[in-house]
Amino acid sequence: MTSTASDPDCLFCRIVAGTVPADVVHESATTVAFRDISPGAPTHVLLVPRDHHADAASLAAAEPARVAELVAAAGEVARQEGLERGYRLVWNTGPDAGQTVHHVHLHLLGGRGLGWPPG
Ligand code: IU
Repeated sequence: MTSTASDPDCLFCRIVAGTVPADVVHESATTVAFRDISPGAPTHVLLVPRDHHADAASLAAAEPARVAELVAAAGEVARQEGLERGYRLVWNTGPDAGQTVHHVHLHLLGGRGLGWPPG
């Protein structure tokens, strides 16, 4: 499933719906942000659109304004988290990038120096 309001089989749709618990740090009418269950940095938050889209390119094609809203929400969360020294935003897309959840999610990582290039 690439794009629909909600997919009952999708973990992140369930988090958005509140039927699976998550540590939510920010919400708007269109976006939910919650802490990654397996953090890769002191701050590791996932930002998702409430509607189900498989990946960033699908979201950009269907609802381009949502992409900007996710990036703006990431900036708000970074301020909340005190990431004045910087942070990284990542959209893993497809198997080579290690995408495991097929509901588009923007990783926000910060709170330590982050190496480059990523693994
Ligand atoms: P990925 O870009 O699809 O690899 O990222 C999926 C993320 O979802 C990954 O960092 C997981 O730790 C995270 N996650 C989560 O926060 N809660 C869960 O129940 C599951 C995965 I499953």
